[in-house]
Amino acid sequence: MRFDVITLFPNMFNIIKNEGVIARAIKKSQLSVHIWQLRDFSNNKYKNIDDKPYGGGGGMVMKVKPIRDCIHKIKQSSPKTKIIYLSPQGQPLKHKLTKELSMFDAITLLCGRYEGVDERIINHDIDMEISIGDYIISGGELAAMVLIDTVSRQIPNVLGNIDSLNDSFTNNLLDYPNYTRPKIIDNQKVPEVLLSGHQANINTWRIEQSIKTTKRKRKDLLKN
Ligand code: 4HQ
Repeated sequence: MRFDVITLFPNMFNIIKNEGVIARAIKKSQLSVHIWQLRDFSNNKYKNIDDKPYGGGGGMVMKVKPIRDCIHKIKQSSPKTKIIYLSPQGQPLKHKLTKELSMFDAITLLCGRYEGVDERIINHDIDMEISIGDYIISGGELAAMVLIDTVSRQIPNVLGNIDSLNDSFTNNLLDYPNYTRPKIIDNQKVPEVLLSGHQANINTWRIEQSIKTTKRKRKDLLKN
């Protein structure tokens, strides 16, 4: 799978390119991440890519032309790429959507700064608008990295351990509790069933715990 990212802060993406599951997938050529500096597509000598909003008000708005030119350039090497804009106005990013996105061969992520992009970009250049949650972050970059991470996990073989694909949410439930050695610490014991060696009982216990935890902490998830 190929990701292209349009950003004013290319260095922020060193985090995912250099460390962890995503970095490993890039090295194994299961994944490629291409970063584009939007300023390189500015049409003036000051490298401006933003301007004052019509109608007044604070902040700046990202201009149409540099973004459009950058998308045009990306489509020369990735013609079928889906263009996604990260914003609080977007469709909420949920497990189900991450699975759907992992089916695409190529995704381009547009990261907004300031007050965001000119609405004509959203109306004419974007295939999807996605939100990572109901709060405001300072730019689309962290949202793009969250999306790249969670979508990449859904690509077969990107995760070393296939069990991790069975993490919570695959069945709309939260995770069951985990324990490791020692058996007792400060008088706190590991639940007996986990030491029993009886795998069927362990599986049943884990499902019960998942349901219990979900009811207690996230009742809203059970409605789905
Ligand atoms: N922003 N989910 C405003 C977000 C956001 C979110 C990104 C802040 C875009 C212009 N993005 N900029 N929540 O808060 O994706």
